[in-house]
Amino acid sequence: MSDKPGLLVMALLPQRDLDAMAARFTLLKLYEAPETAAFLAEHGASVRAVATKGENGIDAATLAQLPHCGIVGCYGVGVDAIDQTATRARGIPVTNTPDVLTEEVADMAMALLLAAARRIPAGDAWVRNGDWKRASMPLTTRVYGKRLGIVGLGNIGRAVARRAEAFRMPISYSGRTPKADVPYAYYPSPEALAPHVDVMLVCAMGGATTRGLVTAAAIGALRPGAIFVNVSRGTVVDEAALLAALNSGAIAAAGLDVFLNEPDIDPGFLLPHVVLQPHNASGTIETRNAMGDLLLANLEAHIDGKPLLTPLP
Ligand code: 8YV
Repeated sequence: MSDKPGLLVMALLPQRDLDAMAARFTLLKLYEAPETAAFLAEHGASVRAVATKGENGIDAATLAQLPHCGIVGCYGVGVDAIDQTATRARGIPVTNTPDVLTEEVADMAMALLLAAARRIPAGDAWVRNGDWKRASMPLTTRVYGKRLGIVGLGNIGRAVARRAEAFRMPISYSGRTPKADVPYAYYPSPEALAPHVDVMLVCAMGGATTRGLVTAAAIGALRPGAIFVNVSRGTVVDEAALLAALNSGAIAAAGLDVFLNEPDIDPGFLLPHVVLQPHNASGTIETRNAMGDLLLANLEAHIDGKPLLTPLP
């Protein structure tokens, strides 16, 4: 029997990170267990720490089976899938991986905008399938200089704005409060923001406070030809309304990295004018390595009785 502390791993993480964790912990891989309840009944009492992902989190029922759990570490910045009522009730700290993924997610936001507006996947197919030899591709839509509306001007929203400035895009944003340190126009809600923009780009954090924030009314207030991008969480957007707007032509295109019910998303989104990504905005080797290192550093700090690096407040 190993004397390393037990680490419950909720979801598959990169092998490099699992290997690094295995040097300090006995890995208890819940995602490989044929039967969750039986696995937790057998191993729950030996769990000292949990490693999970932004998408997977951990619920109250699972946490209740871990009487000696002292930390929940999240591989990701968004902790909306972690039941923080349950962690707080037991005084269990939660750590995440802020900052290290900001620029990557902002890159993906711009990539999705460019791909949707300039129909890059369609152009790629045009070359591959030989259409290019027969006809010119249908014209696309300009991004440079278009008015950008950012829903949620946190770290990622600001990183998007920095990129958009280079595209000479007039920038406005919505959020709970105006930010004193930016020159961008503020609107109190996505509904108020929508009529003033050509692109709505959602960067708000997920969770209860932003559920359904981008309402049917907000989507309905977008101008014809508008482009919609989401790198936040599917829960932030009224997906049915978004889909209806895409199908009716009320808006021109979308670039989506996140959805409800990932990975079993609404197949209605598989439209030619929607560019899809598998929740992969932070998915570069560089950033995922940094996320894995930070997750492990937090878990080790806990075990070693040192201050956590990136605890949630
Ligand atoms: C995922 C994310 O955690 O950071 C977040 O909130 O959504 C992502 O970075 C990532 O896909 C790892 O699973």
